[in-house]
Amino acid sequence: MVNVTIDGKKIQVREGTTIMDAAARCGIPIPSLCYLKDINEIAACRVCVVELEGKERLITSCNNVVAEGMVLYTNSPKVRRHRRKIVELLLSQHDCLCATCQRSGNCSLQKIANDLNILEIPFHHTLEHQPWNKNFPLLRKSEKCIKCMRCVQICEKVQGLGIWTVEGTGSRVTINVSGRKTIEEADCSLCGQCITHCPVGALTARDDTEKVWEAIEDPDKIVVAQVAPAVRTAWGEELGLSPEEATIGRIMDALKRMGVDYAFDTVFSADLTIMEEASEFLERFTKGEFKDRPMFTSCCPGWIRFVKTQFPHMVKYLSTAKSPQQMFGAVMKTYYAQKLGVDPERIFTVSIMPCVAKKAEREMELFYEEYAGHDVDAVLTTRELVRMIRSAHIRPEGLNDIESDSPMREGTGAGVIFGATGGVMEAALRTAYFALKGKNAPADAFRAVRSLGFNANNGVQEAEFKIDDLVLRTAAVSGLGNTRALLERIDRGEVHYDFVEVMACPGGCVGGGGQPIHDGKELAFERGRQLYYLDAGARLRYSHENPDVKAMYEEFFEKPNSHKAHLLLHTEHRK
Ligand code: HC1
Ligand code: SF4
Repeated sequence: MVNVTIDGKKIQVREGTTIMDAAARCGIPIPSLCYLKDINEIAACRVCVVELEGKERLITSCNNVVAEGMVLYTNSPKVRRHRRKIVELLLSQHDCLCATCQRSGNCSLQKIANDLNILEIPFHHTLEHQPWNKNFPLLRKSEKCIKCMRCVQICEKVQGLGIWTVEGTGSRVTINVSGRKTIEEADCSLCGQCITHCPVGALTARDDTEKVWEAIEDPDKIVVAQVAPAVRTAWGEELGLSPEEATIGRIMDALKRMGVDYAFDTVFSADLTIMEEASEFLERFTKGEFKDRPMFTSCCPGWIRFVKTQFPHMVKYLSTAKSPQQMFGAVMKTYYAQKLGVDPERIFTVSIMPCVAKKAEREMELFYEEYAGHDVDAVLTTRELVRMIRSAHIRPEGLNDIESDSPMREGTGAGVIFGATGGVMEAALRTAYFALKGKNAPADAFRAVRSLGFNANNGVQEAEFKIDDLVLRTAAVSGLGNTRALLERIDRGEVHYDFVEVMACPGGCVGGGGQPIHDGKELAFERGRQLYYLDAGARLRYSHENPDVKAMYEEFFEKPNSHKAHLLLHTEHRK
């Protein structure tokens, strides 16, 4: 142990503890803009400086460890003057257009500038301008970038892609797409992790809310919305609602109040996906179609983009099932359009997703009879949903819990857990077991696929299940760096699975790139627990017991993997 004094408080901490962590132990927060535990500990911003008694120079607290007898001051006049100058210099290279910034009110630079009472910037303003395609789902405003390196590090270290790089030297240091590529040319998965880890508004997702407001305003359009499983875990965070208050029913009410004509829960089509994917899996598995190669889930577009560029030879092992988002869009424009007795062209489908990659996934075309268009017309992130609620001046606490519309109302606990890593696999196994045995296993029989935490087992949760003489080997992985390592092991023949679930974002969609941002906090697993809690209390917990899904098969698709189901609910993934 080491004895140190911080702002007059004596404390004993373990050797190797950083000054920042030691201060936090005695309840003294040290501000920082670039620090991310275990990911970015490089003191790039220098905001976290502290004074060490007896030393002339200030030292950074995030990457210096305590030593015996240190006497430290985290907020001395010298520290304050220095910190203020650093922030003023950062502001001189930042556009400071807070009123029109997506991150206003949730920006670490804005907060620290306010905390330090900076009311003027004494330095000459110099802004960097890099051109950017504003139609791309991921936007970068170089005028706001503070070169903290978080995007570079998260993409490299956690997602294993290295889309971003540092260019230039001295005052011309900048962040850019690596390999001198444009972002469209780069192999970006669109997971959006760089967005949720950016402390300012330099990285954002394209805003599509105006497109949705226009559709709502258009009297010829029938606006039909769906809300993804993971959105219910997080939308209330920015609106001051507790997890108990932030229900899916209140989102339904908010959508209706904004003028959406019909609103549904994507959990319904998650159940539909399971019907298709589980029967596809059983067919492949019992036929032994791909010896020694698993079937991979296909509902995460971040993963699909990743496998296509990084492991193109694996693309053929993807399930052909479309994601729940796309399936719902397809049935809204066919089955539901028929129910309403309207032309599918009049239906405008919008999905609320925790995801940025879904904005690109929607570009997938829908082919059916003479109608060809898109399953989904607009994708909004959870953050955009919150912005719409705010701009409609809806008081969140005044929202009521209302049911989604029918006849695609029901959703099971199996569909709810799609939003957490391992959830798709668990849901599929519940239904595959029923298909094999003609009876249900206990709903929690496959809980071994649930992750024990992002760093547990390198993010890979393996499990093996014996059903009569069949042995089913499964793995669920989240985070693309973990995925790369797993695919390499599969390629080398070191591990063998029959079924693998991949989610690009750490922890699954609950940790998606479109979710509310809490600087420096990772909330994916906490939100995931909420989904498992909802599943445990659900009236129905098996996708094959969803009465509305069953009715849809009877009336429309006939059975899973039928010809019609193939036309509308499946797709061919090409390299
Ligand atoms: Fe997901 Fe999915 S779970 S991919 O994370 O399969 O985005 O929530 O909607 O489509 O259901 C996202 C979440 C979501 C789909 C479902
Ligand atoms: Fe989108 Fe979910 Fe995949 Fe992340 S894990 S890219 S949020 S679908």
